[in-house]
Amino acid sequence: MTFIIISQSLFKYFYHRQTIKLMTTSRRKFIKISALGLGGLATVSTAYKMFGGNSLIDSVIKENIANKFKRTATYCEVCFWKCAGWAYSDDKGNVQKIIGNDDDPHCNGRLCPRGTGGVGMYNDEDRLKTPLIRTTINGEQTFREASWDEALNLVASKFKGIKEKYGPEAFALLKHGCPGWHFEHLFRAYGSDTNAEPAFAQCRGPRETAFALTYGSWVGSPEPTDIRNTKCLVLIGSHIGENMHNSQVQEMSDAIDNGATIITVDPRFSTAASKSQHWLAIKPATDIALLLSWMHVLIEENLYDKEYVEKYALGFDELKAHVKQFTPEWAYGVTTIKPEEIRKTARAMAHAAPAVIVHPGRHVVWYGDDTQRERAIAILNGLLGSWGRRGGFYFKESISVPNFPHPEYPEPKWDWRDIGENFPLAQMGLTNELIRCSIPNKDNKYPIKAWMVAGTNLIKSIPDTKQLQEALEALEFLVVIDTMPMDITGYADVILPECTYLERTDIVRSATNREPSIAVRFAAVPPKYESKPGAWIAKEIGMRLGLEDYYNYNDFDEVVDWQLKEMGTSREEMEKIGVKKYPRTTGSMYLNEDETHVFHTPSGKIEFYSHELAEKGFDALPVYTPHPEPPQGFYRLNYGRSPMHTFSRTSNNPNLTELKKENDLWVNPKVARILGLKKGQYVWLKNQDDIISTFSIKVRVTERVRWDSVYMVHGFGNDNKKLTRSYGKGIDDTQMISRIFTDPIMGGTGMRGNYVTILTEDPHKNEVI
Ligand SMILES: Nc1nc2c(c(=O)[nH]1)N[C@H]1C(S)=C(S)[C@@H](COP(=O)(O)OP(=O)(O)OC[C@H]3O[C@@H](n4cnc5c(=O)[nH]c(N)nc54)[C@H](O)[C@@H]3O)O[C@H]1N2
Ligand SMILES: Nc1nc2c(c(=O)[nH]1)N[C@H]1C(S)=C(S)[C@@H](COP(=O)(O)OP(=O)(O)OC[C@H]3O[C@@H](n4cnc5c(=O)[nH]c(N)nc54)[C@H](O)[C@@H]3O)O[C@H]1N2
Ligand code: SF4
Ligand SMILES: [Mo]
Repeated sequence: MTFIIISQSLFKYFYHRQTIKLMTTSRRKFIKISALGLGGLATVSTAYKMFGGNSLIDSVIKENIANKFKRTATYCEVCFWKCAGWAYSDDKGNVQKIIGNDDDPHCNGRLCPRGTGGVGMYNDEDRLKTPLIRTTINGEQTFREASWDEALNLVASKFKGIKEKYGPEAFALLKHGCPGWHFEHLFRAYGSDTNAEPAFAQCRGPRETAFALTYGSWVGSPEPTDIRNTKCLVLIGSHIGENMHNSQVQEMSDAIDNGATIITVDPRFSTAASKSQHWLAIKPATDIALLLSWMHVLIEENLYDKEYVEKYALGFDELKAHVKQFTPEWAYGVTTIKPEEIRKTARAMAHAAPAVIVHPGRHVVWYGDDTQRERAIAILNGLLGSWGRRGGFYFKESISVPNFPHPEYPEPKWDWRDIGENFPLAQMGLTNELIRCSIPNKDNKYPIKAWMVAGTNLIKSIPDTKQLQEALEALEFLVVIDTMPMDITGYADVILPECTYLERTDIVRSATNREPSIAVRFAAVPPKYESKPGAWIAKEIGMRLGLEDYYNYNDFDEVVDWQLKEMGTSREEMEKIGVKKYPRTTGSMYLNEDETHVFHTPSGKIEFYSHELAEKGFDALPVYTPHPEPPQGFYRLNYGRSPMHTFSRTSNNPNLTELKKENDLWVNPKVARILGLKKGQYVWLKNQDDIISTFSIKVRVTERVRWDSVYMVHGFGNDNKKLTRSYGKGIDDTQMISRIFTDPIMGGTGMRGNYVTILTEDPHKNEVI
């Protein structure tokens, strides 16, 4: 096989300060790809209505730019809401603007600030530009540039080697977002179904398990919350407005305008709390007590939906007996929320019912009893009769996209289900269990030897960095597919640069919603540098592994064309419309009260009392258990989202760093006084396990955070100088989350039980690098 060497230039590397001790004896050293200068601009404030302008301005822009530029249908990859839009590019092949597609139910024609800033992903000059291969020169590990052919041949030879030596199951895929789809197909064809993504055990897992147990249905994404028709929205933590999931924020904004009652339960005065009639400033980790007490009030005061409960629910009597003891007076002692406030809010919900939503939340891995908290939320909705009701939860529907014909996948000897066997109700692969199985141990039945990481920055997404690093050190091979030189790339043997979503034709988006729809993503511009689409990379590896039968096409455009045709449309039509809606086929969005509805649970009913949980040795009804509290001098580390950023993936984005370049540490004025902290001062953090933050963070003194907690947004504190705008900006919350509370039911990693002290002196000042 001939190959062209594009360039042989070497990159300087640095060691990760936190990992220096761990890594000195290891085979795989963390390599920082390069060092350059710093940059960054001022911040702007946050607000509710930050979407791509109002519709009048939008239509003017659309008309003006439509005449000048080429318009390509796409959907956003800046977060996983996947809003459909139009990319406008000029004749030089530059993307000038991205605008929402009016027909898309995910965005209603308006992108959030991050989606508008998606152009920055494409324009970021710090992007990965060529394949890179780890090499050792004069005893030092570094990366060298390689041709695609060389890099792909190397990756393919590792796939073959692992299969021969250990079986294909020992090669695992860690993924998130669209690239995951292409590589999952490759792995399944190769014989491995060993995979996981942080969107389950670090995100939505507990709610999916809890709602499946109660209603026989996942909540899924987008959440089937009928917010635009609701009369009362109850947010348990979920900070919509900072969490910028597009149509959900728009609907909440409309609900506020329509006079809906908003009840926000959050220890922090969130943006949502500022829009609420009732802000319940709960003591952290006590939500289950509040939820049980609300149920107590609804039942004791006869405010629950009797007809609905009688018709659809199972286990009401057990529930009634269970919550009898959980009076508001009892809950006050636990949650610090006054009994009158608990009664008043319970009555407000009942008054609005069934047009009421107790929102299931999304990032719900908090304290380890999260499935039970989510069960309490699910049951509370059941008492209010909101599931399947207008203004509550609608019955979602999607349309399936046919798979391009290929042979059956081979049957692996073991897969992600076996790896998660200690957690009987895990519904997807568990990243943390997969990581554990990658650390050599004679009792490990499922030894994993190699990883492909595609579209997930594990170093920032997975808590308990120590276990992750042990696994990374032990791996025989690691290939990372990313668009940016993010933290995880520093551990790779081979780095493959994927082009951004604007530069590739990708899978057809089909998501659950009020009505089924599909959206397409066509390449708006050719890939910059040497980057390539994930679909192309996967196929190239597949072909080198002799998996031609699974890649019976020339390029992915052919697959999409075939799928569109099968779905009664065409490329020509989709280029014009971007989004196509299909009629519902499963009946009404809401319960038909004249018919009996059968839920997909074992009993066919809404299961307040869960026999399945009881059989597996768990509490059949949710129970409140007290959680540890911060010791003297420590503050609970609370974290959330910046409206301008998505995790770490946007932290170097040129457009978005202009809006917000670093995170800050919210500190209560009382704490600031005690510690003598001033607004704008930079501080470091040390957690309960003596882990010290690599970087410092700017203090924001505010009443909006409790005196026993500090708060920051996730995704900052990048430790790679190659990320020129984000290097060293702010603190990475994950670095401080060394202790996790694992949910015994589904394996989620509770992350909110970590405590920090605030250091005002630079703890690194005497360190020699
Ligand atoms: N802008 C932006 N939006 C995003 C994302 C992003 O990266 N950027 N990511 C998306 C993704 S994948 C997800 S999963 C969602 C996550 O967004 P959400 O599901 O909204 O996340 P939460 O963790 O529920 O919300 C954080 C809030 O929980 C509060 N909180 C902390 N401890 C407690 C407690 O003990 N009890 C209660 N009641 N509240 C508490 C915090 O103060 C904070 O306000 O956001 C999505 N939207
Ligand atoms: N400490 C802490 N940990 C958390 C959370 C938290 O709030 N705090 N949130 C949790 C939640 S809710 C979630 S959903 C997860 C999210 O976890 P991740 O999905 O790992 O989130 P990101 O940090 O955005 O990492 C995405 C990676 O994909 C890369 N990428 C972006 N676009 C593309 C592309 O088109 N192709 C390829 N190949 N790569 C691409 C980015 O450069 C980045 O390296 O994190 C979880 N972990
Ligand atoms: S919510 Fe914003 S970032 Fe997420 S897909 Fe939509 S426009 Fe993109
Ligand atoms: Mo998430």
